Amino acid sequence: MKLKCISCSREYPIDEMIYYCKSCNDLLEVVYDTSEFEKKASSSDWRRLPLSVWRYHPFLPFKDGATRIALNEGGTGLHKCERLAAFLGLKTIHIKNEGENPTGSFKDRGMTVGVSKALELGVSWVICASTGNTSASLAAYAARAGLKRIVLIPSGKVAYGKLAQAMMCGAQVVQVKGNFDEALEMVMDLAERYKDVYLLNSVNPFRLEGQKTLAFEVCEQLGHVPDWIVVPVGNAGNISAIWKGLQESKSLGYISKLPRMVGVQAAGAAPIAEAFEKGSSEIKFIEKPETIATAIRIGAPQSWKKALKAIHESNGLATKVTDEEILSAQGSMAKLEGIFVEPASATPVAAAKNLIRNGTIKKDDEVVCVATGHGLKDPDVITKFFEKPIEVEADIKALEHILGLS
Ligand code: AN7
Repeated sequence: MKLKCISCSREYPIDEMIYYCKSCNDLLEVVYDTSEFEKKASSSDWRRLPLSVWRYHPFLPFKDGATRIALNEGGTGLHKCERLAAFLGLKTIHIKNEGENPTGSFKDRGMTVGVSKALELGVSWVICASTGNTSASLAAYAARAGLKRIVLIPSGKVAYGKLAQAMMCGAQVVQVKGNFDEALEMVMDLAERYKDVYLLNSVNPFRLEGQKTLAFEVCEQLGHVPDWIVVPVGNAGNISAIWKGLQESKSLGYISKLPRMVGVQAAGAAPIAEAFEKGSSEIKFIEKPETIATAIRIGAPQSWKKALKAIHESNGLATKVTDEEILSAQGSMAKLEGIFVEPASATPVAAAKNLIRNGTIKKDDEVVCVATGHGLKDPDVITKFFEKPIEVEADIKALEHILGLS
């Protein structure tokens, strides 16, 4: 097990505190030998453990007996949605509801691994820049680990539920007068300068190791591999992590085929979708990203190269959806299935709708949409864009009248 640069393949020891390659400055990933996995898997009872991130411990970068900082992450529902499928014109669709994680988003999968790693490395501080969910998750897991915690967020652009979580869990919350991309630059600088500070954005390869477990889970829950996995894309870590998990599953012989990956961005923050549409292998960052889906209001996605690779290797695609399409999909998921997600997490259903209409996704295709975060995270968007409740006098006649009963 070691760290390896995704561009020049230079290798580093697994316990080196490093985020970028010293030769070419590109991102790193954790690589294993399949034989290493097989040895760890065969000497453990992992298949008897409940569905969760740590069920997959033989495939995570820890030695046996390492301390785990956990709050019961992973093992989220894969919900078959018949009413939504009929509405979209599909035979079946499944929603992987990551809002069921302890802090309400998929970030917990990565953070349980990342914060456990921080403890192993012996740092005092953990830090991230965030559009909200990463900060909420980092604050919770760092509290659980007893580590000091700092989060930088774009001023005024983080949904209130997320900000409340980070504050309550004792993070020092710093609002930056700039966007997420600028806040990320700042924490990367800080992590360079202070060796006692561990950076837990998704440039940290251990975060993605936790997040790859979603792929293992979906295939186990479904009993086979879906045709499509549709994922919201912001900084592009999650789609890269899911693809890594799928490839590892396949190399272990747990699955025999791979799904096609769809990365979905909001129209005002879609550098990866735009690169894909142009057939370009380079991306052009967006200076002023804008969307109501504040979680993915990101113009300079760090893991863009990993994400484009996942999309191309899987014969998938990247696409974008408008804010109107996002709100409409968010409403459909809640009203038809009772699955209340935040705007960013509705982008896969919005994209699936378009891809079914233009014939890319066929009626009989099996589709899994990853709903990355809970709807309670962002109550403002509901009061702002959805219908308000009616009010009546405290009188039965008035109630009957309003309900159309008299
Ligand atoms: C609900 O919290 O970047 O493509 O700082 O909160 O892996 O970045 C959040 C991202 C999708 C995009 N859905 O995932 C942060 C942050 C939700 C999110 C994404 C985010 P990546």
